[in-house]
Amino acid sequence: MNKTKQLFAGLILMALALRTAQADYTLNLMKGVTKVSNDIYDLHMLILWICVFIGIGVFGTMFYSIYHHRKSKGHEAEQFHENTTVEIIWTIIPTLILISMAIPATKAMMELDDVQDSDMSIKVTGHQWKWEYEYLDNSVHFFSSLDETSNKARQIGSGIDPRSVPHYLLNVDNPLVVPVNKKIRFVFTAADVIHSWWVPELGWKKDANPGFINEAWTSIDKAGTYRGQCTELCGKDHGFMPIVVVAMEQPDYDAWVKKTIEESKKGPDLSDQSHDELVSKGAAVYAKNCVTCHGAEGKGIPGAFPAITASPVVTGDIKTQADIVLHGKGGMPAFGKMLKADELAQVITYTRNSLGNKVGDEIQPKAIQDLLPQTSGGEAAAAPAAKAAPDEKTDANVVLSKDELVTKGKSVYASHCASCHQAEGQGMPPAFPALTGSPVVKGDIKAQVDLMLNGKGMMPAFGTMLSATDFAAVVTYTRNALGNSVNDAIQPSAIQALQAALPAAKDDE
Ligand code: HEC
Ligand code: HEC
Ligand SMILES: [Cu+2]
Repeated sequence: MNKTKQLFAGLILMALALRTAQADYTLNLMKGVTKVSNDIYDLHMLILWICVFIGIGVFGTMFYSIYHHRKSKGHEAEQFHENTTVEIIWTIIPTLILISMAIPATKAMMELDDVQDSDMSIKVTGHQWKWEYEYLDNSVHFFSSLDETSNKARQIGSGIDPRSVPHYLLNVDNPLVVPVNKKIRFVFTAADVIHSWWVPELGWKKDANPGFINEAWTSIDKAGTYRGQCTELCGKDHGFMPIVVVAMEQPDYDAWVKKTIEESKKGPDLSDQSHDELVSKGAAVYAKNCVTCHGAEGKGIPGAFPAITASPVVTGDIKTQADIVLHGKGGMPAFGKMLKADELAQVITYTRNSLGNKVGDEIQPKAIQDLLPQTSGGEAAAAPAAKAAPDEKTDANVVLSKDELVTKGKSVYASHCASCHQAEGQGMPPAFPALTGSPVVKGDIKAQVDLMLNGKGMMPAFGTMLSATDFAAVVTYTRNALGNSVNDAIQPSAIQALQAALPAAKDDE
């Protein structure tokens, strides 16, 4: 009997040692800062302890029997076959154990997937190699890439000790800022290859696939900074696209939104700059946005990324170069919507007059602005928050032809609708319906206008976001372009009347 006691004492010691190890060396999962992440942790602990309990039971019985009923003591094996009672017991007990694990596991899974009744939505797009965040409720929109200090330190032969860099490779220039205790719905997609968005403290990770939408949600309990990474091997700089989430109390968050919108409204500085100013400022833009692929010296990586030095494009016609930089080509990202007109002018001028090139010409921000899609002053104007200017509203009495409306609607569509319904109107089913062939667009124009004025589900209410003219234009555009040919139109004056009837315009949200 003494021996048995020793055996059990040993097992208990082992379990205690496991607990201590967990505390000292954080072998376990982290608890995270959301209800879901805590539920996942609790589920994990429950299952772990069930496994430990079963393990002790099975191995305990086994070792006890081997030791006490050993042959040297004179024991002989029983010789029975097929015992129905035993078989029923060893079927029922594991079944009950499995059910007791399946119930809490299913609950946690359902909670994880329940994106309903969210307070706000953020669209996350993975790019090689940065993240793009669009706040669907308030028009905040920005890119988030590896912070400059980490980026410098990571270059081969930088001479900077990574251990001296705070949050090396886990820091970004523009973190994702969110309010605490709000249900935030995320929709994920990618612009090039598959990426995956992971912040351990939130308890989940989600793939961002080109052409697809994945959903997830979070509600963060504690203000703080939470760091994560892309977790899908997405090419050369996969290890250099971290994620930083800053959770703030609601008033701080509101202040941040206000400040961010104000800054983006300022738009690019379109004043002319001297040749030298363009070149010197361009160096910084190049270092931040182009070095990853084209190299610090402009040598590129032969076979994958062309050299800038002596490139026929860079030494050739400036318009052709601007076209490639603004709109992208193959593996070259379109910087038109990532950088402001002044930054684009600077970096283009820089590449032509540095990195071993001496073309001697320059391009001014104004010229770049003209090449960008209308109304879109970089990120600034893509912001639906640029609300209907009052003076524009008075224009609502002008009667426009269908063609005029369609032409105007095209740019409104590009800046306000394409991010969800896509440039060609193909949408991203099932989250964002296609407008091409949509029954709503082909149906009664009143119903379409109503849906767009008031929104529906994830579709924002555009009633107060667009001027009557822009609104009429984009409605007419969707019905007569993007593969639709309903052949009708609605006039700004009609929209204005409907807008006037809307409940008092919601303020700055
Ligand atoms: C993600 C990698 C990547 C980044 C970042 C990048 N490029 Fe490129 N770039 C490419 C690739 C790939 C091509 C070749 C495109 C093709 O011809 O198919 C290219 C081509 C070019 C060309 C044409 C060169 C030639 O000889 O064909 C220019 C000019 C250029 N890039 C400028 C820039 C500038 C300026 C930046 C920063 C604002 C930048 N690139 C950032 C990948 C990149
Ligand atoms: C934030 C993403 C988003 C933006 C931006 C957006 N939409 Fe939508 N839109 C949606 C979603 C989601 C639906 C589906 C709503 C539902 O039925 O629940 C939708 C539905 C529609 C429909 C009905 C289509 C159908 O077949 O059900 C039309 C028409 C439409 N949107 C037009 C527009 C126009 C025009 C714009 C730009 C002024 C725009 N949308 C901007 C997300 C968006
Ligand atoms: Cu990635």
